Amino acid sequence: MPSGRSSFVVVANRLPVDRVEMPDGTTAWRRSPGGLVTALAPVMQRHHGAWIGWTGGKDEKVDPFDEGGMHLVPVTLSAEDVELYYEGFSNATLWPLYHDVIVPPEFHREWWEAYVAVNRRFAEAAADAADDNAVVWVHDYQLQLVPAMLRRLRPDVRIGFFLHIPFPPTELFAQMPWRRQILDGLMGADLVGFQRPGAASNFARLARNRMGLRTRGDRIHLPDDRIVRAKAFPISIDVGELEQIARQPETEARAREMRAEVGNPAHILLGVDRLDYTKGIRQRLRAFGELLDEGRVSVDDAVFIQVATPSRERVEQYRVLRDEIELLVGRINGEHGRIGTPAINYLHTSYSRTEMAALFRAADVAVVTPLRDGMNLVAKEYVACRYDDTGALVLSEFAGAADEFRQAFLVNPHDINGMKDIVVDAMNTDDRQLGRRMKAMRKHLAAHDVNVWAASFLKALHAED
Ligand code: GDG
Repeated sequence: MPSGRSSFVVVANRLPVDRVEMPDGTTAWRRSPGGLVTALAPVMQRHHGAWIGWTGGKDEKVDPFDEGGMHLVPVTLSAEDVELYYEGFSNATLWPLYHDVIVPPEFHREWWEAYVAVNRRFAEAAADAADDNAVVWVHDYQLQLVPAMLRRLRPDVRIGFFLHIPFPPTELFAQMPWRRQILDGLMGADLVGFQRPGAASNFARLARNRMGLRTRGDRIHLPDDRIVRAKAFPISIDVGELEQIARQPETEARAREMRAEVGNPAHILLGVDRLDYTKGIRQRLRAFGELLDEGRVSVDDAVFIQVATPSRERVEQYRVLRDEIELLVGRINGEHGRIGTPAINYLHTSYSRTEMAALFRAADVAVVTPLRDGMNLVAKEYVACRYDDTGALVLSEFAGAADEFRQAFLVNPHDINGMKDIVVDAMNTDDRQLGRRMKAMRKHLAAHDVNVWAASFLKALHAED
């Protein structure tokens, strides 16, 4: 094999770097923030790892380059690939189908064809980058065909796949016109990881019922005597790093400043999400609006801060959602706000990590109410920042994080009345009780950070069947 190949290869839709404009007009790359890169960077450095992904640009040819001890291999997407493979099949077919069809998935044959073609490009790039008997870790719903394509090209490599989003019940998955091809694609892996045990069971059930395969525990037996394991590996965050940011005096000062800026109310409620229909932003704001209508909460002592980070703005459903939320915020503020005191501080923008940590420190109640979510890292980030065991976490039972945070104030976001009661309960629970709950959640989180997650996935992937 030619030198320069790697014994550890990550394949993900995006490269772990963001483009930055330099003062002289040239562009450079900076490692993007985020748990996945942080967790994998040490492994990458130890094994001269390669990361295969898209730069985020259109029709952009960038040569492979090294950054932060990682070898980065850009995959080029044309404007048409972005429209059909990324915005289309990934974000308007798979994303809604895998999130319980909250909005109807669209099935278009030309989207599927682009998905197959782009997956092949990623698989070929991985095959070129992997050394003999390398370990290749493929990530997420955009690349479900890569495991089988890669295995065909390189039967010697060990292949892991991790799905960051939910894997749907078999009845919903059955809607997919290309269901068989997707299952075949995933079966190319030696290990398929999911966020929750229920997702792994959904997958195993499909293997039995749709593919006629035999399963035993987490093992799926293929006709060629190969074994595919399907198991839950709940993802986490870099707890230590975030807690350290939260503990800095400047962060605390900024949190106090934020509280003052919204009028030092008795209760600050906080939502932080990509502006996505899976996140239940509308349901939570409706619940808050009704609490104001009913006089159970007043703008004199409670304010809601909702950060809605711009996301997938070229996909129609996301434009519709933005309009709906902004209409709702306008209505609630129009009815309940006063000059200088809006009921909801709505921020359609993104913030730095330190601003986020300050927001988590400033908030008395984090309101995390997705209708469906693979894990939800915001819930974990809030808990990581509450190093003094203060604060309340209102958490949807439909988030993967609910499996781990049993001491959160768990809600069903479809039940607006139930959610209202629980939000009021979270606002009024005494500090001792809140402290007990937060301490338990923090103990769990400290023992399950993103390094533990990556290590346990890679250990399982290395283990012999
Ligand atoms: C997918 C799955 C799964 C948000 N706004 C800003 C900002 N964020 C950060 C949050 C958090 C991340 O983005 C969002 O992660 P989530 O887990 O909440 O949701 P998805 O983006 O949908 O992620 C999800 C995850 O993959 C990992 O497997 O948990 O279920 O859907 O870290 O803090 N960060 C900054 N500024 C912002 O304005 N800096």
